[in-house]
Parts: sequence; C-alpha cells; structure tokens
Amino acid sequence: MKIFIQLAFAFVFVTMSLVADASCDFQISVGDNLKFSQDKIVASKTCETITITLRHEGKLSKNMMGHNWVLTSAEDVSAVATDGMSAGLNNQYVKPGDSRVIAFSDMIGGGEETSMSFSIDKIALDTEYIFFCSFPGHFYAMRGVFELA
Ligand SMILES: [Cu+2]
Repeated sequence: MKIFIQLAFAFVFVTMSLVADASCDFQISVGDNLKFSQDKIVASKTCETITITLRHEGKLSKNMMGHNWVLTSAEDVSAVATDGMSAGLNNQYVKPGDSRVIAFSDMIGGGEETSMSFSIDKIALDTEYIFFCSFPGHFYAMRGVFELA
C-alpha cells in the first residue's frame, strides 16, 4: 500500500512537470510559404528556459525559402530585420552581436529542423515581443506575438 501511494505521488509529480514543460517548449512548423504554424506563443513565466524547435516541412532550400525564428521587442523588429539582410545567410540573416536580438535560431530549408533555448531572464513583463523570420523580405508576413503569462 505504501509503495502504491508513493507511485501515485510520483505519477502526479511527473504529470505536473509534463504540464509545466508544455508552456516552456514550443514546436513550430514552417513550409514553402511565409507563415509560421502559430501566430502567438504564450510561455509560462515559471519557465527558466524556453526552447523553440522549428521544423521546415517544405521542399525549397534555405537560400530560396529559408526560415528562422528571431525574437526581439516589437519596436526593434524592422531595424533588426533590415540589419540582418546585409548580414547574409552565413550569419542566419542576423547581424553578429546584435544586442537587440533576444534569441535566434539557425536558418533552415525544406526537410530540416533546428532547436534553440534561451533564458527567460531576458524577457521583461512590460514589453511587447515579436518573433519573426529574418530571411530577406519575410518579416513583413512571417511574424507572431510572444508573451509571458
Ligand atoms: Cu522565412
């Protein structure tokens, strides 16, 4: 009986941590068009680290239809995307050392997947954040809201 109770507690604990993980880890897919599978990500403010996994389900290569996931404050999006264009594909279209960039993933093409994590310490609760793709020309359409709740 004692073992059963311990197992029951262990089960509840594991279930709770699975639920907690659900709002810290995000799977996002993209394809041969200018669209993320989500236009809003709400992460839990109890997360220490947020992990984004980006999967490209299209067929086109990354120099034609590359996508990545970049997070900045809403007011920095245009400037970061513009500076990123001249940084080139080798830099994932993100200006090296750009302090306005909170997190960014590698640029991927069709059939590829990439994953990246960042600390929640960089997110302020009173600021509006946007995630977008920094491939030249994509940020106008490929973007979404990032929120902590
Ligand atoms: Cu893109």
